[in-house]
Amino acid sequence: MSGMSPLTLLHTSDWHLGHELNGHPREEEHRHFLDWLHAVIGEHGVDALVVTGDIYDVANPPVSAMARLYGFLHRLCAAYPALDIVILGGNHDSAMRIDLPGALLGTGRVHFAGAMPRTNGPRTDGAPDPEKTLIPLTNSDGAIAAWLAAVPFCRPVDLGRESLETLYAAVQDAGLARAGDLPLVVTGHLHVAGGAVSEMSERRIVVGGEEAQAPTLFDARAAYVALGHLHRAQAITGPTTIRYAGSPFPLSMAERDYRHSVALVRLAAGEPETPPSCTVELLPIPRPVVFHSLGPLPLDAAVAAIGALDLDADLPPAQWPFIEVSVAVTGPEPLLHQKVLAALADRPLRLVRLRRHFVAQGDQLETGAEPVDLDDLDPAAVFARLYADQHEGEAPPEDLAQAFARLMIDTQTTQKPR
Ligand SMILES: [Mn+2]
Repeated sequence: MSGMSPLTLLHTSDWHLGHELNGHPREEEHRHFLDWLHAVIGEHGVDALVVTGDIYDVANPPVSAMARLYGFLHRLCAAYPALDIVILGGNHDSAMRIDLPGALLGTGRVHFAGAMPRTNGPRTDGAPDPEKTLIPLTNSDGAIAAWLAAVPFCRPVDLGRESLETLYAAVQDAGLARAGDLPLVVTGHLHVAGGAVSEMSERRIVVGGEEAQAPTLFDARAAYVALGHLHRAQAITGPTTIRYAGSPFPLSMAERDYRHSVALVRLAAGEPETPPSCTVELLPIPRPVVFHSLGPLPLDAAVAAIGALDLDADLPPAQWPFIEVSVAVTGPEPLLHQKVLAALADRPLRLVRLRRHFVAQGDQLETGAEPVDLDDLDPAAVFARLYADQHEGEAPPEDLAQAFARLMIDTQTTQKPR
């Protein structure tokens, strides 16, 4: 294998095409990101692009989001005819919708893996088929220089009677056997323990009743594990190089301080006595839209702070900064919304969230009930609390908790959230 050119892979994730922030479209940010990505692929001589799930924000995305993906892939294929492209399904995606264009494109350089492939073809009762996840990746010489095991987000129905551990073990064994001295890349869209979870925009995934998988799910002999689902770009400590690429820009206010990037992964074949190697370089993604967070401040101070923000009045509305305003209140403040909206009305800003931050005064503390924002509540925690209230403080039994978790997955993957 000596003398073979290495393979340059670009790992990105969680695009959430079609996403809206409090009703404000993210079209401009997606356009900006994909134009940047197109240029980066050329500048760095990328051989393979891997997108690890949550391509779309919802299972039934707007046509504009699908047109953006297809248009982008078309432009990539035209500009870089040798580029291998792998698009994986995430928990936000409809597996069928991700797989569908594959029927039109056939077996070319663009690979769609929406659902885990089955022995009898897609969407059958057949068992998961590890061999069908394997995709060859070619370097600048046109030679196969690495293999990729394309595992998408796995729903309980994808696993059948297998556990996720069994599935990954089978896929990695098949991949390592196929790859030989060449590097093997393994993918996933799931929550692996050790990753930092943003509080708002990553819906909980529960597979087989477990909230997070151990990094030992991955084989030490895999050269690189490309993960999606967590929106913060991060490495996971484990048996090999494991990374979340993270989303291209903040998908909620909680993510505004993340350093968004894509991972440029260079993979070299092994020599006798030396395993394949992998180095990672992070390329920071420029952010076209600014995020402001004000408060908690008393109402008058919040209104004054909105007026005092230094803003560019010439920006087109699609690039106006997003803002979150938190107002400190001690009791009912009936004009709060009206006054904040009036302060925002003549400013080039887009309101994402207006929160009341209750400040207890004197004996008000004694009621003990902390007001909460509905958005901050975790459905499973509310379910557990309700169950405890009605069952003398007991936690819900495991089968009931799992049934609730499945129900959450079903509703979250079939409905557009608001
Ligand atoms: Mn996800």
